[in-house]
Amino acid sequence: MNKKIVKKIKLKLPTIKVKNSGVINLQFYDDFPDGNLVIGEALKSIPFIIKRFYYINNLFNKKAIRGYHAHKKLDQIIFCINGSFVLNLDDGVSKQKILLNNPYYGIRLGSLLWHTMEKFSSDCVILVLANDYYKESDYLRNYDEFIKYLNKK
Ligand code: T46
Repeated sequence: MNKKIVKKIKLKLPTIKVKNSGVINLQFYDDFPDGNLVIGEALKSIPFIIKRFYYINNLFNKKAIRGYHAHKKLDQIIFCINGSFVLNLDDGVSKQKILLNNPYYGIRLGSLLWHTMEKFSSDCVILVLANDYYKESDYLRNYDEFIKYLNKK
């Protein structure tokens, strides 16, 4: 068994400028000769109980753009566990573009945050943890509807 040492690697973390988001750091061991290990724990590094997860792979279409929606209530964390992609966030006032290319941290996709994902590397794998089951009624899939919904709040 290898001695487990948490390496003090300085990660270059994005500074989040939009509401209802943030950086979620994971514990990791990247000095194993046979591979790396990354860990998340509910109610510890992951700020909620995970009721659902999904992953997105086979992102070979260079022109693919996913997302184009916000959630009314759902809280999620999005990870790029392999490869890279660009996450675009918009809280209705501020917008931000984040290049995700590191499996050791994720970005919180809180409620009322319009998001799209694009510029996927062909080896990109996205993992999303969610605090609730899938409900189509929680989606705002039209941008004007999203802004109206925000202004009603
Ligand atoms: C999100 C981003 C980051 C289900 O039936 N169950 C599920 O749990 C999910 C996630 C999706 N679906 C159905 C709904 C659609 O008919 O799968 C189809 C594709 O989903 P969608 O177009 O919403 O996929 P993305 O990649 O645009 O968005 C997904 C999540 O849906 C969304 O919540 O925040 O990833």
